Amino acid sequence: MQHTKSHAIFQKARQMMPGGVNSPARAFGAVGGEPIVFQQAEGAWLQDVDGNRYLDYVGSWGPMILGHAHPAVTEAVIAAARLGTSFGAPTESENELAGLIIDLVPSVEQVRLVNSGTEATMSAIRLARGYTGRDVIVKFSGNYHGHVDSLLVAAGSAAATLAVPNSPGVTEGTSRDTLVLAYNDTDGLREAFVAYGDRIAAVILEPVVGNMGCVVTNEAFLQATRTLTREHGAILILDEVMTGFRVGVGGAQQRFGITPDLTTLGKIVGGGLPIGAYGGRTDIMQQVLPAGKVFQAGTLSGNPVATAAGAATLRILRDHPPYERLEHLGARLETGLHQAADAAGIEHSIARVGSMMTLFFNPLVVTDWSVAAACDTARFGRFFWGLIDRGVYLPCSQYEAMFVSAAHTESDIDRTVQAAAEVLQSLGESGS
Ligand code: KE4
Repeated sequence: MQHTKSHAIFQKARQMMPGGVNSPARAFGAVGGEPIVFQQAEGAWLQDVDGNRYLDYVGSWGPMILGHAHPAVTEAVIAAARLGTSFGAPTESENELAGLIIDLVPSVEQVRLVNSGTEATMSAIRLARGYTGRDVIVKFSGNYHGHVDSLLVAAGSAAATLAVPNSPGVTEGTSRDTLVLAYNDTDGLREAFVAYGDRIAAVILEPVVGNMGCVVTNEAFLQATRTLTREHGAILILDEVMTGFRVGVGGAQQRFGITPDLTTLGKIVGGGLPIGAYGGRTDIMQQVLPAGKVFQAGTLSGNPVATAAGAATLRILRDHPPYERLEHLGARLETGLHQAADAAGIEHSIARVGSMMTLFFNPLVVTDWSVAAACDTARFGRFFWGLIDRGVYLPCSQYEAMFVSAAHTESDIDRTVQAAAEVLQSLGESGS
């Protein structure tokens, strides 16, 4: 496979944009080499500027659950754009999307539309602090909630000590009110509430982790986040930016039967255009300006083109739910990858919830960051590039989830398993 045009375009990109990208996640830093420059996509397939085609398991990091360029979504975008792309004023299209979110996400009674998942989590945290009058936010290592200053932090020295910044530009003051705990550690969470209970404004977590790679949540832990926050008057925020409309039409909260106080959404809710959202209990959402006093605003929030894409997507997921098909295809892929890795004698584990999954180069089941950190990421990089050469596009990091879309077919899955088997076989034979 040659990437001549891709290389030329990327060289120019590097002169104009830091690292040549507009998000580090797509910079291929974890797998080496240069990012591939894409030109177009349709259904389950991507095509790069050199004409190479790939089966896509990134799906733009989650949004493209229906597949790329779905006709109904594309038509909705074109029709909306013809009427004007943004007014900075209320439109009925916002009612349409807000109504779909409220109907589909069990805990959401009121919602505010924003422009990204980061804006959603940043706003939800500010709202939780404003509603409770408390400062401390609890998050979990290996969970990513966007580039929110107060969440770009690392665990403090001991388990229940407040966090320290893990990015230049994040101040000690900002990180001082964040507590980072181990995911799936119910005892650790209980101890944190003993130590900080009446100072904790909110607990925020991914109800199925996508940002350690896919990590399935211990249901006792998940329920403990609800019990303990309720006992101590703290807000439970489920970050469903990735799981929302992905692991079921009602997200992880419907799949696992847990009712958060606030939910953050992104990715699928915008149908591939920039939308985030946060919502939940009316008494909390009514604290948001102008109904209440917690400030949050945005020039392009709820713009008619993005809301048209999101509403078209959610209507299809509501009226023609693909989840049984996604479960079938996900299970087929999981089984095939297990068999291929076993046949190649490759130590591995796989985590999957519906159509989001990860093949870990780690013999242990990944339950938290301490286990995830032991993955053979170099071997993942070789696996990644071996699949690229065979026309299969995985997320460029061991610590990202891969996604099957409703546009994938059984033969796409079988082709992917075949490609993976060839790569894994060569890795096993070379011991690399
Ligand atoms: P955005 O600001 O990227 O729309 O959403 C932030 C976010 C919040 N919460 C969760 C659970 C998320 O997964 C994300 C963003 N996900 C990453 C990939 N895992 C986005 C990729 C990127 O930043 O380019």
